[in-house]
Amino acid sequence: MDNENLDKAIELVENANNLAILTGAGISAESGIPTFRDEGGLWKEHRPEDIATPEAFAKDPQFVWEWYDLRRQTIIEAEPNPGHFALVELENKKEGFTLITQNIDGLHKKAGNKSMIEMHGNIWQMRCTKCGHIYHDYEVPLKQIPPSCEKCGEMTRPNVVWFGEIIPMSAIDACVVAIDKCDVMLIIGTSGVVEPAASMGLMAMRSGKKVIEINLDATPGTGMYDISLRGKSGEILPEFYKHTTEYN
Ligand code: BV8
Ligand code: ZN
Repeated sequence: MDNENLDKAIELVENANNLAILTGAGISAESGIPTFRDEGGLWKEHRPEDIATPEAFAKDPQFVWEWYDLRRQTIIEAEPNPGHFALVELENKKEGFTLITQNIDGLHKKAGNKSMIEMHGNIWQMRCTKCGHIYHDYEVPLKQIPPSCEKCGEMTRPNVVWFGEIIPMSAIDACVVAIDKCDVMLIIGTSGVVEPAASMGLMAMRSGKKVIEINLDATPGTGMYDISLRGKSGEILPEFYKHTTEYN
C-alpha cells in the first residue's frame, strides 16, 4: 500500500464537509459477489450485450431471468464487508454525503447507508412489462420463471437498467447535484468502462473537486484522478473513518 498517498487521501476525506461516492462491483467482491470484468466475473460465460439488454430479454426472457435468478441466489447469501460498513461510518460523520452505486445487489442498503442513488436499479425489484407496477420480491430461487406481476399477472422483468437503456433522469440529476455539492469524490471498485458512470470522475475533476480512486487494478481514470490507491476496498476504506474526528 502506498502509505504517502493513503495519508494524503485520509487528510482530504477528513477535511471534506461533503463527500460524493461512486461504487462499482469491486466493493462487493469481498462479499463473495463476482464482478463483471475480472477473472471469473459475471460476464465470463456471457457477454453483457448477450444478457443485460432489452433485445436479449425480448428474444429469450427465460434465459435472461435464469441468469438473474442465479445472481439473486448468490447475492441473498452475501453480507456487507468492511468496505460497505466504512461508507456507513463516513455517512454518519459527514455533513454532506451522497452514495452513487452502479451495483444492483442492495448491499449498501443492507450495510445501513441512507442517502443512496442506485443508478442501475435493484435486483430485488420486479417491474411489470405490462402495467409497469414495481415491487420487491426476495424469493430465491424463483419458483416461476419468468415471474408474473403480483398485480396483473403479466410477465415481469428485473427493475434494472440494461445496456442501451437510459438511466432515469431523476437519478442522473441527483448524481450531478451530488458531484456539484461535494468537496471530495471517492470512486471505488469500478473498472470505469460503463457510461455514464465512467465519466463522473472527470466531471468532478472539471469542477475542481478532489477525486480519489480506490481500485484493485488500474482504470482509464488512473493517472488523471488526484489520488489512486491500489488495493482492496475492504482493507483501505476502514482506514478513512478511523481517522475522522467526532466533530467532522
Ligand atoms: C446509456 C445493470 C444512453 C444490469 C449495468 C452501444 C450501444 C448501446 C449503448 C452503448 C453502446 N456503446 C456505449 C454504450 C453506452 C453503454 C456502455 O457504457 N457500454 C460500455 C460497455 C461501453 N451504457 C449504457 O447503455 C447505459 N445507458 O448510455 O443510455 C444510451 C442509450 C442507447 C445508446 C447509447 C446510449 C446503461 C448502462 C447500464 C448497464 N447496466 N448493470 C445488471 O447489473 O445486470 S452495468 C454493469 O456494469 C453493472 O452495473 C456494473 O456495476 C457496471 C460497471 O461495471 P463495474 O461495476 O465497474 O464492474 P467491473 O467488473 O467492470 O469492475 C470491477 C472493478 O473492481 C475492477 O476494476 C476491479 O479491479 C475492481 N475490484 C475487484 N475487486 C476489488 C476491486 N476494487 C477494490 N476492492 C476489491 N476487492
Ligand atoms: Zn402488472
